[in-house]
Amino acid sequence: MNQIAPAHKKRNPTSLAISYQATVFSAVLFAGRLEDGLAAAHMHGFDAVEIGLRDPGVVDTAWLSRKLEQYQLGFSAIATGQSFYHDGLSLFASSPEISLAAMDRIKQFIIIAEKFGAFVVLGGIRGKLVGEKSDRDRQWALGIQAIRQCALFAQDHGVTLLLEPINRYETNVVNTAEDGLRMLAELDVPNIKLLMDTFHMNIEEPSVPVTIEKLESHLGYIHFADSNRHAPGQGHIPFTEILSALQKIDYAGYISAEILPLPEDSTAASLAGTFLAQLLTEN
Ligand code: LER
Ligand code: MN
Repeated sequence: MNQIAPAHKKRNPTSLAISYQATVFSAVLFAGRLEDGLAAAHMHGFDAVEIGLRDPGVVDTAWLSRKLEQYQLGFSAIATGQSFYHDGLSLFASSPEISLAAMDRIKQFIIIAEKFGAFVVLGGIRGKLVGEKSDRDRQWALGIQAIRQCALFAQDHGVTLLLEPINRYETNVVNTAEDGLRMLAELDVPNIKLLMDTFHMNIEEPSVPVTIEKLESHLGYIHFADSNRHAPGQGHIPFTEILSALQKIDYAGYISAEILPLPEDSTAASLAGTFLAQLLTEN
């Protein structure tokens, strides 16, 4: 009797978050040691890398293309928060000049992203609303306008942007999935999706898996970090239930490990790679 082959379940591509330059942003591996990061991502079975960029001028895209090919890695996304943490550039700023400068920086990242088929993340670079209600309203309008312009520019370059809700201790502009969906509705542009980060969700959401199920096609990308921001598997976030929620909404996108370099970079990469490989083969 002929055996019917089981339906092939395609596993999500995995990614490891690293950084081109050294940075004060701590949840990233091999910061300023890019080639070590690429080698580790390859060695520990990742399909791609997410790269934190700060100064677009220092990015050698020809070298990067060669190295990605050498290590057989895709380039999943450009993380952009360093422009806020180091250079004070933010989309939701009290001065229009700063918002404009943040927008210009993002446009340069979009041009790089186009070359590699990468997403561009709008996370920390949103910044924070400050001052009285009337000031905040003005900053909000400025930020929305800036994101809309970035999205239009990205659309011309075939790039999708990712809006990442971030916990309340880091920003007051979009903390939860619900805030994110509300901002997507206000923006009303086709090429922005949500990036959910399990570390932030564990702080802000009543249930990580239930929230994921509600996002359906609005979910464009996910960061996996455990409750302590160590590699997934080193804390108490229920990743098996989260994967099952992702499968329920037919999420076929990246699962990207964005984690602290603890106990140090190589071990963190190894722990994350091993955990993800096991999770994705067993479920
Ligand atoms: C970046 O992906 C992130 O998760 C934030 O903590 C950055 O502020
Ligand atoms: Mn994140």
